[in-house]
Order: sequence, then C-alpha cells, then structure tokens
Amino acid sequence: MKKHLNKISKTSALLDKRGWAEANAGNISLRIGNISNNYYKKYQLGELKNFQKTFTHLSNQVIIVTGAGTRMRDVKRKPERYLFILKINEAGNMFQQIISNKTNKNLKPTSELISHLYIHNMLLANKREERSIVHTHPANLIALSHIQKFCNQDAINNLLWSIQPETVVLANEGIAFIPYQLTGSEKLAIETTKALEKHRVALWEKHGCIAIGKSPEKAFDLIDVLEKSAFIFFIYKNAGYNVEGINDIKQKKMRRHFKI
Ligand code: 2HA
Ligand code: ZN
Repeated sequence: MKKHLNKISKTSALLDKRGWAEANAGNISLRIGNISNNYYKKYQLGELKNFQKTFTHLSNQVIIVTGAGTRMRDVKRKPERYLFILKINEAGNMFQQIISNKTNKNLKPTSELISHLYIHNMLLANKREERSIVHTHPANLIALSHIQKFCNQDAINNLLWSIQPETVVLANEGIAFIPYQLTGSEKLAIETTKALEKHRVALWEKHGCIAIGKSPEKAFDLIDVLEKSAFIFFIYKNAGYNVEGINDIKQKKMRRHFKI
C-alpha cells in the first residue's frame, strides 16, 4: 500500500511546486484494483456508506483518493493521514474506509469523488490502461477558459498545439473542453466521463483541468505540457506580439513523423 500512497504524494508535491494547488485545490485518485480478502486482515474496515448510485464496474475495487479539504502540501508530507482508501462492495454501490494505525478516521473522500467514480467506472468498462486521475487548477489554462474565443475545443487545441512540439506529441488527441458546471456535481462528472472516452485530459471552464494516466505522474505530465503552451501564449501576448506558431503543415509533418 505504501508504494501506492507514495505515488500520489509525489504528484501532490509536483502540483504544489507548480503553484496549481492554492488552499485545498485539486484532488488525485489511484485505482489499485481488486485485492484479495487476506490483505485486509492487517487493517480495520470503517462503516459501510452509500454512493449516490451503483458503479457496476467498480465491484470490489480499491481506490485511493485525496481527502476532502486536504491541501496538496499536506498530502506530500503525510500521505497516510490525508489520503482516503476506499474499498468498494461487490454490488458497486457502497464503500468502506481501509484503516491503518496512521489513518485519520474523520477524513472524508474528495469533494469531486463523483467524477473520480464515474471516470474509474468508465475506464474499467472500456478496459483502458489508465488507473490514475489528477484534477488541478493551472492558472494559464484556466485563464484561457475565460476567453470566449477559446471556449471551443477546436480553437483551444489549435492554439495549444501551435505553441510547442511537445504538446502535439504528448497531448496528440488534444484537450476536451467542458462548459461550466457546478464543482463536485454529477453533471460535471457525466460530461467529463463522456469526454474522457476519447481524450486523456479535459479543461473545466473557469475551474481547472482533469487528466487520466497509468500513474498520477503521467496524468500530471499531460496537464503540465498543455499548461506550458498556455503560459507561452500569455508571455508573447504580454510582450505585445501576435505570432503564427507552428503552422498546420508543420504540425501534420510532425504527426506523420511520430505516427500519431
Ligand atoms: O478539491 O479542486 O474542484 C477541491 C477542488 C474542487
Ligand atoms: Zn477544483
């Protein structure tokens, strides 16, 4: 278990270092799968609680999520205290906290739990390789989502790809754009899950980013590369320039070269 907790705390440290984690901003989850019952003998299990719906593909899954209201800088220091380990029941409609002697029994799962559950359920249903979800608040991407012209999937991707080759290569299917929805809502979860069937990263209008990856760090990398594009955009805008960037012909050549 420790190695899984450490994967999350390593990424929470990166979010803090990037300045994307003001107060309790952001949340992370890592699905560690279906662990044999023997495993729980050394742990206590908390009381059974209901989800607001049934996630059939999450039957018997164990998922680690950041606690509600926790700061990334605290997760980095004390992962056992600020991470919540959920053991989901056979039916996929209830969960229990897995408790060790370092667990904070008053902790609750992240306020965006509904999005994490919907997405993990979809990933399992579609036999996808991603096990991690990272949600964070990168300032430059959020700023772009305040500009009407870029509140459009084609427009925002054409801009971000044109800024640096790494964005074309790493984020080759682009970022999904999710129009504004209430934080922590089921509507936000449903729209995001639909979008992540075809993407690995989405931008929540006027809020932040959410990405999936094999590891939390891989999900972080995707947001990092897109945020760097947005950062460079505002640098040249602030310097008073409108630039062409990497044009379509060059981007197409790059896609052919990298077979993406
Ligand atoms: O976890 O970022 O979207 C705090 C948030 C909610
Ligand atoms: Zn958020």
